[in-house]
Amino acid sequence: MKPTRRSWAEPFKIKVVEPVKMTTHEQRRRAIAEAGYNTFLLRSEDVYIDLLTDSGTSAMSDRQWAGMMIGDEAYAGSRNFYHLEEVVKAYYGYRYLIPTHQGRGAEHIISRVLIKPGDVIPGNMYFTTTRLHQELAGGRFVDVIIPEAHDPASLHPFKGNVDLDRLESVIREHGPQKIPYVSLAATVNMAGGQPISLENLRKVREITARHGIRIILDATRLAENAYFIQQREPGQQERPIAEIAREICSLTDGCTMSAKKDALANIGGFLAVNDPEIYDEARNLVVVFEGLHTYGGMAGRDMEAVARGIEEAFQDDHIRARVGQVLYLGEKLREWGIPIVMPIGGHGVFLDAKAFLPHLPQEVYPAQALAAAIYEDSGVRAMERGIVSAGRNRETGEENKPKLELVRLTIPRRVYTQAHMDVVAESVLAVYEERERVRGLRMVYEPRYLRFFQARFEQL
Ligand code: P71
Repeated sequence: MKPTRRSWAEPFKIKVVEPVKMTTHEQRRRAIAEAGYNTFLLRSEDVYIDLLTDSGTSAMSDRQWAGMMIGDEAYAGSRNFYHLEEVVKAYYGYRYLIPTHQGRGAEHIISRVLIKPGDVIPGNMYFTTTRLHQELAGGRFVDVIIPEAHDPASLHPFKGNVDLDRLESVIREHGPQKIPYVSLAATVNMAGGQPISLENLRKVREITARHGIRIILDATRLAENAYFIQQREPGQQERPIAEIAREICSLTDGCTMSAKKDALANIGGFLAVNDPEIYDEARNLVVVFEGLHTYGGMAGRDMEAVARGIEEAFQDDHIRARVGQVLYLGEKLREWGIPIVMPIGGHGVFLDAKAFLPHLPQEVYPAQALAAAIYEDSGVRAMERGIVSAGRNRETGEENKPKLELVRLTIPRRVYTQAHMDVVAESVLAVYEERERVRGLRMVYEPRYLRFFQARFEQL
């Protein structure tokens, strides 16, 4: 019989495998209770399919592993640093590179260099570590993302866009001297892996240039953003992803980067800037907090893995398959009527816990409860991205109540197969069919910073 469609497949084959442990329902029920219903506190050995995060969990290529063997572990001036510097210049285009141990190391340094107490930092939705470092430096984050980003059902193709009127009014209200930079993420993690368009970014550039305000890009998932631009933005279809990504960077003054995502490495990150004075100050601070300016907390082999990973990350075939796998899972859930954030994002499928569990008010942590229930059903580990992640208002101490109450099924790159995606989808469906049995939670231990990592809960 003639096939009615032509399937696509991943542009790689598997050379090494890592066995995973299967558990019983009873074992999982005990494990999640012992973990205080927090998937961050599970042992990875008790997890079957690990969709907690795509951070540092991707599979490296044979070329990356080969690069690990030529790590130059000199304290100063490692050859792998110079390779990384060359690759960052080629793909991101910034003049100066400061390596860091991971993304938050870069966020810490740029926040210290640029933010003064009382400053305001507008951005396209908060990210947990980014905002915390801005606050620790004395700044205040102000969300200027378009309102559609807060609506899981909105089909806007660029939900990572900045609301330009809102940005102008924030600048008018505080004055440009109080705004050290605009903090832009591509893609926007907390909105569901949603992209910003080139058109919008160009306008943000125009507005900020008029006021002499910098733009610092969070380039953590830039390759995925460039892919969505290629797929969705008029006139961009013929351009390679690498070229689109370079243009995005050229519209900004610097970036922070977690190399644990796009760059297909298990650890690493960097800060990159164009301004020699900012570079000078950052290079000075990096030796205080991270390590010498030619390793910044990474081993030589890690820098080599990151450099080679970046070269692979911007290949069109790679990114099409990567995002394609996320779409495969998302479309399956969508077909079955399960509420997810639309459009489907670049690095994961985000379940809309408010719509999934309408019987649970936000005070009893529906997304946290849903992630625990999915783990108990099948051993699939997801992550809460709702009220627990949003934490408390630093001034009033009240819980922040984000509009989005989500569970993220995050897909590591090049790790799982289509069959794994089927198992995940079927588990989510099984929980959905018995959703009124999912009980809310009470928080019994709450850490002061980034509480979601270590908080503990009891079932109500
Ligand atoms: C993710 C992570 C890892 C993470 C971080 C905090 C809470 C839960 C999970 C990290 C990011 C990110 C963006 C857009 C900066 C960082 C920090 N994401 N920007 O999604 O997504 O990078 O983890 O290397 O320090 O699971 P770092």
